[in-house]
Amino acid sequence: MITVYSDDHVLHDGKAELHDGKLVESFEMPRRAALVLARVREVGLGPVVPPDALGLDPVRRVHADDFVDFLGEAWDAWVAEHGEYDALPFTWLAPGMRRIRPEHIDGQLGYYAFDAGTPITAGTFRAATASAAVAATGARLIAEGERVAFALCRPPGHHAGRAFYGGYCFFNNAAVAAQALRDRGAARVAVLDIDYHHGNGTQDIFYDRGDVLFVSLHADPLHEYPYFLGHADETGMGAGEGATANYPLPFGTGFAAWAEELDHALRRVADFGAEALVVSLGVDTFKGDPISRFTLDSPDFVAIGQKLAGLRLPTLIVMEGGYAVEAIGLNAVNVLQGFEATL
Ligand code: Q9C
Ligand code: ZN
Repeated sequence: MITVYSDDHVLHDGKAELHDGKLVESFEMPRRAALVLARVREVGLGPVVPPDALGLDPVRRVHADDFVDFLGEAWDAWVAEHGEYDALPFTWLAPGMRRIRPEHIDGQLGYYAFDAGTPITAGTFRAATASAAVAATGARLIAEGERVAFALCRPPGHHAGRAFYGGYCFFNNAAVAAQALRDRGAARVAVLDIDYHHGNGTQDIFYDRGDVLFVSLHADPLHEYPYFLGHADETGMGAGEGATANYPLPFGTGFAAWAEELDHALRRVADFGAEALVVSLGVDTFKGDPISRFTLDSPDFVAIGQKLAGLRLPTLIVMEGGYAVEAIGLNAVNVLQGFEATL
């Protein structure tokens, strides 16, 4: 299996996020991708290749221009106002307020962000652009005939919507890949999101489209971040009616119950008639994850890879979350090895 990877992810290195009322060290850190890459090499998974030089073209296919431009300018505007410390918003729109884009950077951060856990740093824009290029390059490999590929994306992407960022995500790598597959000729593409958190950004991007199916297994938003999307009655709208499916699950969900829901989700993907599959792979479903409350164990991830391969679709696996850093390489690459063993 080919892995697409860029060193540019290290340019995004947030210091802190708001957690339990305190500013704590960011859970999403460069070491995550480094350890996944080390494990890819350790098991001899296959070649590791750099992304194509794509710039912002694949990003602009799924994100609003003003949002992309904002992320490109935010750090300089922030430094001019406040100095060289990570940019975080402190106020947001509530219902009844007006969605008029502020001119001050502090207002703009609240206009485009939906949480206080996603710092913008000096290299965030370059890292996020490279991460999207990693996904788009993975999509190219699949379109050109690879049966499966791994996009080792960092920062992650599934919380980023058409015109918002948050949840450690800036550009939506899985959405970029799904759109790239559409643009390269796949009539129908499915995105299966198995990160612990609901992929609210991916759902936002494809909610009114019938050509991209979005299916997600995640902790119930009544109890877990991102709280305001991911309920079972969200099924799409307009041309996208019936092309979104959410499987919210309770705290404490273990592999047996989780895998049963995965089987439902896989059936949805099969019934949709997708020509290609993008998997948003978060391994924050792991029992040792510091911010999550499912109880999957490391060998379970091998079984997940086997189940994914059972769809017999050209598949791009895109890295999302996973914060038990010491186990992230083992858990993520277990999925890839499970998949490959089933080919
Ligand atoms: N107090 C991904 O897994 N913060 N993002 C959690 C911590 C947000 C996770 C709250 C978690 C976002 C890609
Ligand atoms: Zn997650």
